[in-house]
Amino acid sequence: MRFDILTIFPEIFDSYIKESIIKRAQEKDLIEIHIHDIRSFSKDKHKKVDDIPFGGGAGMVMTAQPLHDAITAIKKLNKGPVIYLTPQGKTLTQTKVEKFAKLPGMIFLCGRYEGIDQRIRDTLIDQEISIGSYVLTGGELPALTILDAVSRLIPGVLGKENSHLEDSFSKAFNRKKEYPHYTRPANFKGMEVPEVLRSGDHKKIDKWRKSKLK
Ligand code: 4GS
Repeated sequence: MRFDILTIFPEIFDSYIKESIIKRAQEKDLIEIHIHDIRSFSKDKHKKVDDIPFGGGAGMVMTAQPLHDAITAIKKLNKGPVIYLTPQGKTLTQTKVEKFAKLPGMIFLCGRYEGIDQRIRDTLIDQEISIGSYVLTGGELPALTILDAVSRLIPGVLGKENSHLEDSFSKAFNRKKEYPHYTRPANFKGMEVPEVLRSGDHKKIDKWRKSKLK
């Protein structure tokens, strides 16, 4: 899967994608991540990417030209949908993540300020997605959130121990239900791990875990 991310803050992505599972997924060529600085597409002499809103009002709006040039260039390299992150979009769910994971690629447009010129939304955006009903300062965290949730469903991305989470068979379980987890020590500040988990009786353990699913 190829991810292309358009942002005016490319450095935001560096630490997250250079660590852990996402890093290994790139090394194994299971995912490819390309971060693009929208500013580098600006034809303005000061590389401006925003301007005041027509009709007045607070805040700035991201201008059409750099967004248009960036998106049209990247569309040639990535055949996936162009996704704009906004609280007005359809809310992200695990079902959506599972559908995204089957795509050849995804292009994320991260907005800042009050948002982007409506003409870009009308002509170049395929889908609008929200990670939840609250307002962030930019679309970068939503883009990383989706990248992370989608990547872990691509076969081979999770380690052997977690590979069972990739198949759709475990979907319903995978989606929301979790049982309580404990690791050593068996006694932490007087709090004991439930005896059943240390019994070695796997039938009893399964039954206990099912009874605790939340
Ligand atoms: C979200 C969200 C968001 C909205 C971007 C205000 C800057 C900001 N994007 N899910 N302008 N929630 N975007 O809050 O996706």
